[in-house]
Amino acid sequence: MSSCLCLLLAMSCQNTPKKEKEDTKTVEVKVERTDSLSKATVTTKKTVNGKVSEEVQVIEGTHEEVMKKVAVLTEEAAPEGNSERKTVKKIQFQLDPKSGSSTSGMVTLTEEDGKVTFEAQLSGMSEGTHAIHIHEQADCSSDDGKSSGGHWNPTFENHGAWGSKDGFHRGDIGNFNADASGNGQVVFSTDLWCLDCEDPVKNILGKAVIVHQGEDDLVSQPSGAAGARISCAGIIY
Ligand SMILES: [Cu+2]
Ligand SMILES: [Zn+2]
Repeated sequence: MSSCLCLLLAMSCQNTPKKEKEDTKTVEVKVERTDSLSKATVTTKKTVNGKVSEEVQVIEGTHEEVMKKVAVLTEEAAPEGNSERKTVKKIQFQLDPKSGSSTSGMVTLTEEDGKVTFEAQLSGMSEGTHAIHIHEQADCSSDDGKSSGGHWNPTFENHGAWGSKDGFHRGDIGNFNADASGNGQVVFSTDLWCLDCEDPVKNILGKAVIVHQGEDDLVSQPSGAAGARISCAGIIY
C-alpha cells in the first residue's frame, strides 16, 4: 500500500500595519505520515516592506515527536494571540479497489473557513450512476469493504438525500456519474464536517470513503440499496 497521506496547515499573520506596506508571514506545514515515521516540511514565508523571503525546515521522527516540534515552530513564527491565524487543513489519500473491481481514485479533503470540501477523481467503474458515502470506520482490510462498517451516522437519523427534512446520515454524500470510459468526479462541500476537530458529530477523520457499484435510491434503509462496495479508503493521515 503506497498512498500519500498528508496534512497541510497554513497559517498567516499580519503585523500591526503601521508601515505603508503590510508585512505578512505565512507558515505552511505539510505532514506526511507513514506507518512508522512522519516527516514534516515547515515553510515560513515572510514579506517585509514588499520583500519576500522563505525558509524551509524538515523534521523527521515519530508522529508525536514531529507534531510537537511543528507546534513549537508554528508558535515561534506566528504567536497565537499576537497574529491572525488562518488554518487550512488538507488531507489527500488513495481509494483502493474492493469486491474484485478495478475502481481506484484520489480523494482530497480541504478544510478552510469552517467548511470541508471533498474532491474525488475516480476511474475503473462501469458507466452510469454510483453511490458514494462516508462509512463508520477507517478500516478497508476486508475484500468486500464491509470492515468499514455502516454509514457514518453520528446524529442517529434515517438514511436519505443530503439535507433532507426527513433526515439524512452525515455520510450520505449521494450519487455521481461515471462516463463511458469509467471515469467520474465528485465535488462536495459542507459546513457539517470538520477534519480532526473535537466535535464527534462533525469530525470525519477516522472514517472511510466507500464507492458503490450501484445507485443510492436515497430511500431504502439503512443504506440506500447501493450494492457492492467497489472502492474504499480510510480518512486518516
Ligand atoms: Cu456506502
Ligand atoms: Zn446513509
